[in-house]
Formats: sequence, structure tokens, C-alpha cells
Amino acid sequence: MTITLNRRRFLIGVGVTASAATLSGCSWLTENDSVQRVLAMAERLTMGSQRFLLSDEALAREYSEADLSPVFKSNGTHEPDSEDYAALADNNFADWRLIVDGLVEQPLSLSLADLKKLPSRTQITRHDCVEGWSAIGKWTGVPLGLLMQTAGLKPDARYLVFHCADEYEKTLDGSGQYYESIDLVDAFHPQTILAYGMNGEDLAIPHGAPLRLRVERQLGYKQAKYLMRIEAVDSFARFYRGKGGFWEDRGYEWYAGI
Ligand SMILES: Nc1nc2c(c(=O)[nH]1)N[C@H]1C(S)=C(S)[C@@H](COP(=O)(O)O)O[C@H]1N2
Ligand SMILES: [Mo]
Repeated sequence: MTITLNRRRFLIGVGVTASAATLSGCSWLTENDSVQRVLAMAERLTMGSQRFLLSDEALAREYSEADLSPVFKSNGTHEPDSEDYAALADNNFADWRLIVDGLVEQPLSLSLADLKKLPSRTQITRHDCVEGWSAIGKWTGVPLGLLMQTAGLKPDARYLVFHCADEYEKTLDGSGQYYESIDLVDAFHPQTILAYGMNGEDLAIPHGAPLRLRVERQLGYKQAKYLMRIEAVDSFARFYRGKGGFWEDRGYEWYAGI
């Protein structure tokens, strides 16, 4: 298990670095450049990277339209309580940007419109919350692996940290900022997407508008809503209480396998 994961991490590092090395420059891209770059990357994904994205990793079960839950409850934050978020929502998220930075060769800044131009994946999966409820929903979004391959992970990147717009509750160190993290195996898993659509419509505010993570082999609290920034890091020890997520800092498992 450990050997396989390490080898896979090694392969990710090499593959991503090699493709990043063929790209020039390391300054911030304009949004349009970011989109062009992701589109170009999508086109030139080699057979090898396709196979990697469709590797033998276990897939979470996918369901059919008939299985969709009539009601999918909202949990945790229902609407971030900040003026900044309210201003973004008032303008239909036209001014919102997803930042991808940290240990990447090429930081990205993408608008919602940019993300919608990129290749998408739609999947119907079951969301399981530790509080004891489940719901089946249909999610549409950009494969996270595609964005990370485009940004080009540096060799020492081991995790992605997801920074959210909301504070769930102020406890512990006084910060209730919601955040999450995953490793690179999950980041490049074919069912790991950044979802802007739910059940055929734009993702609504109670479910994390404008963008949320779907990492389908893990529990509900890993499905970070209200995404603002994805930071590639070598360790998540320096964030908040150091356990890799809002709920992890409050005692939950970091790897929340279903
Ligand atoms: N930013 C943010 N993401 C979050 C939460 C939150 O409070 N804030 N709650 C988590 C929990 S515990 C669950 S079960 C799901 C709920 O997603 P839903 O509101 O779409 O049902 O979001 C997760 N992601
Ligand atoms: Mo949850």
C-alpha cells in the first residue's frame, strides 16, 4: 500500500514536472491565459496521462437519474456571513476568482465563466455526512487533476489545501474559517471535481456556490464549499490547528474514507 502510493506520488511528480517544464514563464497569468493553458493541456494530454487519470483506482459508486434524492439538505454553512461574499453573490459571482497557487510552477486565476469553458465531468453520487444522513446528487464540474496538471505541481507538493469563504463557527484558536485538504492521489482521482453545477443547475448558495469540491470516496465534511483558493503545499501543519481541515482540527479523521 505505502509502496504503491509513494510510487504513484513519484510518478505524479515526474509527469507533472516534465509537462510544466515545457511551458515557459512563471509569472501570474491573466485569466484568459489561464483558460488557454488549461484548454491546451486538455488537448495534449498524452495516452499516459489519460491512463493515469483513468487508473485502476477504485471508483465511488455512481447512480442513475432515477436515484436522485428529492431533497438534498444543506449542512454546515448555508450562506457565508461576510460582506465580501455577499458582494460576490450580488453580482452573480462575476467578480469571483479561483486562485490556484502555492507549490505550483504556474499559478492560475480562473473566473466561473472560465471554468465552465473547460472540459467537464458529470457524476451522480451519494453524499454521506457523519451526522447520519445521506443524499444522492448530480454534480458537474472540472476535473481537479486537469487544473493541477496545468498549474504544474512542484516536486515537493504533497497536498492541496482548499480555502473557503466561510467561517463556520469561531472556536479553538478564534478562527472558524472552513478549510480542507486532500493528498495527490485523491486530487488526480477521476471522480474528484470542482463542481459548479448540481442536479443540472448552477450550484446554489446553500450547497457552496459558486464552486465546491467533490471528492467522492470520502465523507461529507471533505466536500469543501465556497472555494476561493487551492494551495499546493508540502505539509498542512502550519494551517490553523494543523490537522488539515476545520473538522479535523476538532477531532475528525483527516482521511474520511466511506
Ligand atoms: N465551506 C464549507 N464547506 C463545507 C461545510 C461547511 O460548513 N463549510 N460543511 C461540510 C459538511 S459537514 C457537509 S455534510 C457538506 C454539506 O454539503 P451540502 O450543504 O451541500 O449538503 O459540506 C461540507 N463542506
Ligand atoms: Mo457533514
